[in-house]
Amino acid sequence: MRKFFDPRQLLHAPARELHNGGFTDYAEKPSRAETILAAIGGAEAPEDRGEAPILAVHDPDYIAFLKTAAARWADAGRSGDAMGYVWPVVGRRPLRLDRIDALLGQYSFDGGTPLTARTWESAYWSAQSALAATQAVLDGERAAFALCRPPGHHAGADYYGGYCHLNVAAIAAQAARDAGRPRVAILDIDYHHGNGTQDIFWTRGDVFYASLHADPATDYPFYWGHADEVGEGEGRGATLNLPLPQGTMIDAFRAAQAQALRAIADFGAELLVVSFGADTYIGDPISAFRIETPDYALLAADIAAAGLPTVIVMEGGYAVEALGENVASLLSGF
Ligand code: OKP
Ligand code: ZN
Repeated sequence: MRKFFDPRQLLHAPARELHNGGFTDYAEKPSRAETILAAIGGAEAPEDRGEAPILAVHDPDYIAFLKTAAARWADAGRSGDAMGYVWPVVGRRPLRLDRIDALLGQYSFDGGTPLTARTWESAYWSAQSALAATQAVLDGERAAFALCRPPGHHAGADYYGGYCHLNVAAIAAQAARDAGRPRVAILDIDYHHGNGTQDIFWTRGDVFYASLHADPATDYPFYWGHADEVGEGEGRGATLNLPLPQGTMIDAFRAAQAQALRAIADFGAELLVVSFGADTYIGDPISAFRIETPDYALLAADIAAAGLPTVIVMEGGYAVEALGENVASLLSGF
């Protein structure tokens, strides 16, 4: 299987994150990518396909903000990583403010995702890796893997959060649409609900979004991913949320994935994007499912049996000591 990664994806390295009321080391660290690379035997560097495929998903004002946020933070006299601490509640006056602190709140939805001077560069190349894997599949590869880091599924058209800035799965799916594939599906098997992906395709009937995740009644991101969220307008029925309880093991997870794959087949998808998070792993430090290393090969075999050209993009997974093996297991099963 072809695999893609650019070393510039390592540059984004925030020092700390707000976690359970205090600051801890940033869980989405560069060594995640290094351990995956070592376990899968390296990856090809993606070509540079420019900003157009990113702007096909994200708002231009948001992209301009991402590029300049760290500099504006420094200009305001701040040291360290840029982090928001005020958020505009929906329904309040739609003020367009210039102050960096206000903008950080406008363009984000959580306080756990600091921006650094290198964030844009890493996120840009993470998106390019996803685009390279998509192109490989459009050109006839059965499947390709993008070692995306930073991840993407929490990022919306105009917001970041959950360690995510550019929605790499959405960028891949949109690129496939723009290359003429009429119906594309995204299967999200990260531990967390992909609220950004859901939001981006919420009113669209051409991109199906199915997600297995920890019940948002107990887990981040709380405000999205409940079973009654099914899309709206043309997108009604093109979103499928399958929340699962903490403690979920492979049999229940695999059954839920089979349900998602049946829905994707019924939808008539011609190409599949998998948002793969290894944070469903039993040893993950921030998650509570009980999937084990060999289980990932089973999940991949079931996905492969669906018979669709498949782009696999990396999302979460924070047990760094097991992450490489878990990704290698998934790829071997495919
Ligand atoms: C990103 B991905 C709670 C901190 C929550 C956000 C988790 C983001 C996960 N104390 N941090 O879906 O793997
Ligand atoms: Zn996750």
